Order: sequence, then C-alpha cells, then structure tokens
Amino acid sequence: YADPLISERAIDEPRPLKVIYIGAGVSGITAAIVFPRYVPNIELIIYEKNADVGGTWFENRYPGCACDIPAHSYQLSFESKIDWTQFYATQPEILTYWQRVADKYDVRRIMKFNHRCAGARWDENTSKWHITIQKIDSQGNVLDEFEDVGDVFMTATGALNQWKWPDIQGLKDFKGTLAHSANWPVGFDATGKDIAVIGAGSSGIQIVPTLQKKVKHMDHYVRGRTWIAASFGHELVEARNDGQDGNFTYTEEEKEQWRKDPASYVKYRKALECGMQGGYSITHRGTKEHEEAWGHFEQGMRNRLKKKPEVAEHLIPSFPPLCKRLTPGPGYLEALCADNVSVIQTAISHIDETGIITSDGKNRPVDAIVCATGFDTSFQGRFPVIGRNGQNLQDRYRARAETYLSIGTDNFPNYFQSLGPNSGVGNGNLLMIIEAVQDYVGQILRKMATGHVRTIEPKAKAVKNFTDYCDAFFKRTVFSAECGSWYKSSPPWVTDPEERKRGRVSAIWPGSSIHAIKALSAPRWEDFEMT
Ligand code: N01
Repeated sequence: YADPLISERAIDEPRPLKVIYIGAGVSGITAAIVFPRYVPNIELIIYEKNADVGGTWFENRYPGCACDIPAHSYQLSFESKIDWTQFYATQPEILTYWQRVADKYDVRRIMKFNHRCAGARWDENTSKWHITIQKIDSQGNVLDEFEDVGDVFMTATGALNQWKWPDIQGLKDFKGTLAHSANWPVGFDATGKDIAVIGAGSSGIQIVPTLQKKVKHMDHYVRGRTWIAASFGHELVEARNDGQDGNFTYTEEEKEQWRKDPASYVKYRKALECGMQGGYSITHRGTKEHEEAWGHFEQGMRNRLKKKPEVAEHLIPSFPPLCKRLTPGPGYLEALCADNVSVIQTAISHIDETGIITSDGKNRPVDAIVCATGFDTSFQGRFPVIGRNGQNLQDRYRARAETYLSIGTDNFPNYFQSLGPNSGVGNGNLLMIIEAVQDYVGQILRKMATGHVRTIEPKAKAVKNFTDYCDAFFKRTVFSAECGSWYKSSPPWVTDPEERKRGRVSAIWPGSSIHAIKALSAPRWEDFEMT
C-alpha cells in the first residue's frame, strides 16, 4: 500500500495533500487562513520572493500610494478594522492591516520569504508538481536552488507587479534620479526639485498631488487620458469633503460609536457596499445610467479644473467612462491647477542626460524623472509552468488567455491561479474576488482530500465556454471600447498601439463583483475532469 490513495485508511479519512503556493500577498495570506478550514491536515507551503507578506502593498511605496477603494470595503470579510483613518487608506496603513492579519493567524510559520519560484513542471506518472525554487538575497541574486514536490500547485503572483519602464529613447542616459512608481528609490526626496512625472494612470494620479506640494516645479506628461470621478459611495465623500479634495478623515467620535454599537457599523458598511455595487449598470453601453454618469463625470472634472480650463480640454477623455480604470484622484485635478505644475500635452521625443525633449524640439531639463508608466499584464508570467504533454502555460495564454472562471485551464491538472486571466474587477473591490477564489479552491482541495481524487482539471469544453462567454459579454460593455487599458491584451506580434487599444479584454471578470462571488460560491463538479 505505498500509494496513499489506496492505503488502509477509513473511507472518510482525508488523504495527505501537499499544496505548494507562490506568493504571500493578499491572496497568499487569505489562502493560509482559509485552506486549513477546508482540509485540516493540509500541508501548505507558501514561497514568497519578498522579505515579508503584503505583495502589492509591500512593494508599492511611492509618495501618495493609497487605495482608491474605500478602506472599510477593502478588507477581509471576516477581519473588519473599524478604525481606518481615512475614507481612502494610505499604503502604510493597509500594509499594517495585512501584517496584523498575518500575525493574528500566525501564517508566517508556513511561508518561506526571499524564495522565488523559477519554474513548475507536472509529472504525469506520479501526478505531482515539481517546483524549482531559488533562495535569493535582497538584490535578487540566487543563493541556492532546489526542487519541491507537491500534489497541488497554485500561483498568486499578482496581476500588477511586472512594472515596466516606458519605451522612450535615451531613458537610461538620464543622469538625474530615475524612479518608477512600483520600484520607488529608497530615500529619494523630491523637495525643492524640478521633476517630471510621466503617466496619468492610477499611480501617477496619486503621485502628482503628493509631490506637487514639495517640488519646485513639476512637468506632468499626460499621453493617455483617465476619467477622474469618485464613483463609489461618492455621496458619502461629497457630504464629508473636509477640504481634502475627495478624501476625508474619520472622526474619533464615529469610530467610538461604531465600536460601542456594532449594528451602526454594519449599517454604514451596507450603505458603502450598496453605493459601490449599485453602479454596475454604468458599465453597459447605451444604458441611461451610463449616459448620466458620462455627463456627471465630465461636469465634475470641468468644475475641479475651473482655474485651468485649457487643461480640462486635454484631460477629459473622449472614450466612455470606465473603459479604463476610473480613479477618484483625491487632490489630483486641484494639483494640476497649481502654479508650479505644467501639464505637457506634446509627445515625448526622447530623453538625454539632462531631461526630456518633446516632439516640438523643446528641451525640458529636470532633476528627476518619475515614470508612473504601469505594468506588463500579458499573463506571460515570470516563470514557465509546464502542464500535460509539455504544454507551457505562457504559450497557451499568448494568443488568448483561456481559463475556466479564471482559476485554471485544461491540461494543467491540480493547478490553480488567484487573479488569473479574467479575474479582476474593473472598478470594484478585488478583495471580494480574492477571498471567493481561495474559498472556491479550498472546496476543490477538500474534494481531492476526502474524495480521494488524484487529479482534477477543468474540462476543455468548460474552458472554451467561459472564454467565449467573456468575449461575447464584453462586447456589450464599455470595457471593449477603444482606449488604452491594462484590462486588454493582444498577442505580442500585435505592436501597433492603436490596434492594441482594440485588444481582447482578458484581465477582468465578465460581470459584477456580486456575479463573480455567486459564480465562485461552489464548484460545479460536472465542469471538471477527475481521476
Ligand atoms: O499604470 P497605467 P498605473 N510616454 O497603465 C503612460 C492599479 N492601481 O500604475 O495610456 C508617455 O494605468 C500611459 O499612457 P497611455 C490600478 O488597477 C491601483 O498608473 O499608454 N506616457 C498611462 O497614462 C491601475 O489601473 C491603485 O497613453 C506613457 C500611464 O503611463 C493599475 O494599477 C493605485 C508612456 C500608465 O498608466 C495600473 O496603474 C495605483 C510613454 N512612453 C494603481 N508609457 C489603487 O488605488 C506609458 N505611459 C487600488
């Protein structure tokens, strides 16, 4: 009885199950709490390349880094923090929240930090995953390499963590400070400096108002446009906007009231969630809600840019709201109206040792260039994942990222993903989905352990159906309108930026967060192949 599947065990006794999990961000912490609830005897090991938990909130430390989803919503359903400082919490407060959750549930004991995954291979004969792990130093240099073997492999390596420099000639010739929002240089202080900020996505929009107050002068290069509006619970913000341009601080009295009377806290949370979830119809083209929101958002931007109406002309997008991620941008438009900020509409030609040269030949010297230029979201991963018959997941996803409910795909047995293709939410709370995915996979693990399942994978037909459904669904929504957005991806051979704007919507869930949670509430076993 060498095979644990047919050993002498009681019929209902769970079989041993070793799960190798990559990533100790929000997904990894949640999995470490949730999985043992489904399989108490699970052997779970989580490898993390960083020195501690937190993922995106550990890595992103740029000035002004915050979450543009209301803090009281951006937390685990079973770990409410009543005393969030502000409506939109800052990165240090969010990181502290996750570190405290990690402490409370003692999850670090199953995590190995400074350990990077370099590849994974499925062995058909033994039905095991072989994972190559590298022990690394703080600079990423490899100190040691070994193989770990498990029954199940899961990746939660983040949808937005492969940050990229802009493709601008001469960037590396610049002799001043060169910073990327997602890799902020330790100790860099912009006080009193002339700086350039390239990029007006969610990161740039948070950096600009924070640095504007400190710098001598800022050139802000805006190529792609972004809708700025507090779409979630905006009534709450508008009613409370205490001079902080779209954000507000909770008073000690109300925190005390919520502590004393939990029912009043639940009432507040419900109002917040209703505000956030109630606006999903805005994303459907041609609806009354969509048309109304468009007008409302445009007027809102014009009002906030009254001092510089010419900037409004350049900034207000021509594509529909929510096509790319909308942001509340506390203080951003107000910062653009300040005297020490120039919004540069002219395209960047190249960069030299001293600064940026625009296509009109103008030389704009600066002390520092901040690139808030985003991430590679092509789902190509940082390491190869080799499934059945030598099939590489990177190849599988290259032309069309096909999954079943975002959690896995056929020919990759016992392999699951958190924040895989078509898992995100356009403008909503990703944490709800992350929690739902861990619970969903937890149920699969229980089935494997108690049902003595050796291999499980989504049926090819289920994968095709879900992927086809995504494509049909997005046609009806603003997400497929023409705009540059990380929600979309195109195969690498499509290089024309205009054509890429018409790429396939591959990063977000085809429906509202509530729809995702319902779909992920319990596996439909008939959609899986099991042995
Ligand atoms: O990146 P982006 P981001 N020359 O890709 C511009 C999440 N997030 O880091 O659109 C000039 O949105 C580019 O222009 P264009 C959130 O999901 C969340 O800001 O390509 N400009 C664009 O303006 C968000 O959506 C929070 O024309 C160049 C910008 O750089 C996602 O992260 C906070 C250029 C990149 O914008 C990514 O946001 C922050 C060039 N060569 C981020 N190359 C929360 O609060 C690029 N650009 C939860």
